[in-house]
Amino acid sequence: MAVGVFDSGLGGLTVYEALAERLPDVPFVYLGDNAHAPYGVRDADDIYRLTCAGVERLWAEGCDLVILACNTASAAALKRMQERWIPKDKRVLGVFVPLIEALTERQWGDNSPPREVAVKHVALFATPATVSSRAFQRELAFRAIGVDVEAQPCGGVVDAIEQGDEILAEALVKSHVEALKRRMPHPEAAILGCTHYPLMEAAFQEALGPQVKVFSQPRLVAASLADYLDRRPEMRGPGQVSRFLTTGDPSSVSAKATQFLRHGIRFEAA
Ligand code: DGN
Repeated sequence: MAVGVFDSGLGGLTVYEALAERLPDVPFVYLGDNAHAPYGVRDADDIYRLTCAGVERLWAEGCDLVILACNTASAAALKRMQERWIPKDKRVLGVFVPLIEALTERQWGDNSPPREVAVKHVALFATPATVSSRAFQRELAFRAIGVDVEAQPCGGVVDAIEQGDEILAEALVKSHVEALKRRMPHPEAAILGCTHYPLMEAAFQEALGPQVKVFSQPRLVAASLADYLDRRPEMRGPGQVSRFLTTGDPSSVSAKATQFLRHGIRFEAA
């Protein structure tokens, strides 16, 4: 069985890369909804509808387990999908829980009472849709974790990265960090809650200062999936090559993918 990886576009390749590195014997099917990207400025109903369509497409590829690599989709659609849409024989996992586990040093499925967390003031950087969903705060509250979260919608950063305009992306990161620091002057930790932001991790770290611990998703999601699959060996398939599907134009999407991955990949039409 292959594991499905869904994203609104190409940003999820940052997550895919960490997954493939950590789990070289697991085949993945990546689906980028490039025809409808970006999701970050869409409303929640729209994101829900598009995410369900993407997940169904991956189920049709035989991926009974799908990771929503996209923060915006995880934030706006996952809870609603899990409540009333996902059949019992399928699993859809998001990208927030691994971050919360890292923040609180708890493991998936650990039902022990919440421990004291080392950090009390957390800065969250994400797309406008993720920030307005308040999904991250909801997950913390659900686990009774008392952390003060200040969220900054980072308008423009995804577009600047996609256009390859590193100078603009760096300037935007700096101004978003400054805006957040006016509301929370001394965060102890920062979460980069968007698939694209690991590419700007150095800029976030520099603007935040060395005393702030920056949590970047890809490695944490990969570690969490490895742990999950260890406890479900039946979900590990024989080693095969991964495949890459897009709802957009395969040749232009393949060309653009080099911005996100060190090696070239070829997308097929979904
Ligand atoms: N993949 C999206 C996310 O992680 O929030 C970023 C791109 C987008 O659709 N705005």
